[in-house]
Amino acid sequence: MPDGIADAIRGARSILLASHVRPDGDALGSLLAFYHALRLLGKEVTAYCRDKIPSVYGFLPGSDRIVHNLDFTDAFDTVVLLDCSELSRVGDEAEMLKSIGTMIVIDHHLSNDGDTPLSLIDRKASSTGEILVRLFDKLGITMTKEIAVNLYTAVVTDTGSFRYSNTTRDTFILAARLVEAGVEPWKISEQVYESKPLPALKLLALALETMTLELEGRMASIVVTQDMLVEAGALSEHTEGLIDAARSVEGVLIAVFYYEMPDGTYKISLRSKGSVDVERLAKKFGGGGHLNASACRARGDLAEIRERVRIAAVEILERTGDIS
Ligand SMILES: [Mn+2]
Repeated sequence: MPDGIADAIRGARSILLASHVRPDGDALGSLLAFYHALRLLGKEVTAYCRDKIPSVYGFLPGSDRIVHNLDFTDAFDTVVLLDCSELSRVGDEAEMLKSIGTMIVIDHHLSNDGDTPLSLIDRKASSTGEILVRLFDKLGITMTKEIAVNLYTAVVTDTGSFRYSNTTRDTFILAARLVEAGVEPWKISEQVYESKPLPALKLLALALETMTLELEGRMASIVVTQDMLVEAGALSEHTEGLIDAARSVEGVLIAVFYYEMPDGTYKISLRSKGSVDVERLAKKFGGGGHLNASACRARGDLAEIRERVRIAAVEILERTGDIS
């Protein structure tokens, strides 16, 4: 770890923490763990996320302290970007953050170029939360239950409950440490996975109806439109995790989720198994992410977009010899 980062944190007076739009468990868990840690160090700290917190993450200690608007940045001497592969992931305020004196980047996305001088990037880490702990240890921060619950949520969501290939020995050692600090794994699982509102499940039912298999059963795709959200009475946040249904089909190596945004463009989420690299696929569409989980956007006719994805997927599967 570059010494400069711990030093910059020690020397900072007023710190802005920012994570990405459409926040997930790692974005919020990292943001809030760091928020509590910096308060322990006696820093002035503001936690920012442009979008509202999905209700499923409302249990995270400190989630009510997150602000969604920034009308000024003068007050901050330091900004820390968490779980953002690039500055623009922060949302509309990204440009404004450039005016803050010191910028620190902590992330685990493959596509993060690590260009910022004070960058702590580990592309092999399960989550941004897992990287953050190393910094906390360097800063001598006590692992309180508030911090531990947030970090555990970051790790458990980004590893798909310790199932994905980013789950390592280090991940389990950290999990054990977090349990020691007071985390009750079942309680977090219940909050994150077993407290779904009914409309989210109705949306899943509609989404499953759209599932198609292509490329000799190696690619499964599902679609959710704005009309389907209305029919299910669901919110945009209820689309999270739908792609896992496509990924869970036997023999499927690539799962694709097409989500029609309110403006008519499509957000394309990608998941894969083993060494099949959907980060490479997302990049062809100007997106990014991780080997097994990435995302991109596209505009235009859905059938044409799907054909472009299919062609790109063939290329990806050829690289690993998974298609003839
Ligand atoms: Mn993450």
